[in-house]
Amino acid sequence: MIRHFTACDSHQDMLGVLLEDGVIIVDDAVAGATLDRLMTDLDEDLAGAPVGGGEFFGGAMRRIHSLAWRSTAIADVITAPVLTGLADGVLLDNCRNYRIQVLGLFQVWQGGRLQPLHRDIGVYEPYVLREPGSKEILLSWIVAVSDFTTANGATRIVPGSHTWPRDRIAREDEVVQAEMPSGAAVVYLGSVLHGAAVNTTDQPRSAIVSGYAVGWLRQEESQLLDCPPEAAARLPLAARQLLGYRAHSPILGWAEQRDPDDLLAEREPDVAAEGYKVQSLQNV
Ligand SMILES: O=C(O)CCC(=O)C(=O)O
Repeated sequence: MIRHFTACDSHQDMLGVLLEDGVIIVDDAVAGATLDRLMTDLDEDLAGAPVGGGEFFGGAMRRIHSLAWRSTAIADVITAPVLTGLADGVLLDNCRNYRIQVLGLFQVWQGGRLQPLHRDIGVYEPYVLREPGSKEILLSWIVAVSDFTTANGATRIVPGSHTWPRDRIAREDEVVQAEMPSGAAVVYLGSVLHGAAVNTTDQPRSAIVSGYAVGWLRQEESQLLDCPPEAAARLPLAARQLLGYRAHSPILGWAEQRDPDDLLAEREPDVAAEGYKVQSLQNV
């Protein structure tokens, strides 16, 4: 079972269950109007993307990435207070700031296969081997754009699997599907087993698949290429910092001896117009 919350529920309660079960659902994480704006902006590119995705993606997945380059509406998703609040609670004792790990629009279409259950931290193996009980490096989330149902391919999740030894295989009776309404988010630790399910309906299941990684770790997807400076300049400060236009601690990831966001502010007039203070790290 996955416990459901609303964004108004106690932050401490949500965080407690997230750390214990490894997963929660927040039923009202993102406003419907934001998702409508996003889907209008993505519509054409999404329609042109192939349905497929190979073995790992189950063979009936249509995906597009570079969402922040394609639509400014994504800013309201990645900075949703309930998502960043949970990330603060899970990640900030292991970093000074965190960044978007991966950011894609995933549609599951009829006729595919189950995606293998996997852990998002798997992309760092064998170099980072997180053992049960060690500090978290990733907090993943999937925002439902369409309703998520068992029939249309709601993500399969294994609550509690963050406490398992890495090689333990999930039994089918330990897997649950993240049924949730449009606008909800399933939020799970990077060490929780999960995977896309099969859609048996004739309508696609759409979702924003993303998450945050501690700021000292390489992002799975190169967000600075997915959303280059001229596109990042259109976004609010908090969103572009989450994409990676920000140094960590304080010089990791700098550019021109500066915090990347300061440099962006100087080079892109729109950002400078926001009045964001340019500070040099030269003397740090
Ligand atoms: O779309 C989903 O339900 C899950 C996708 C996923 O976990 C992945 O592709 O890594």
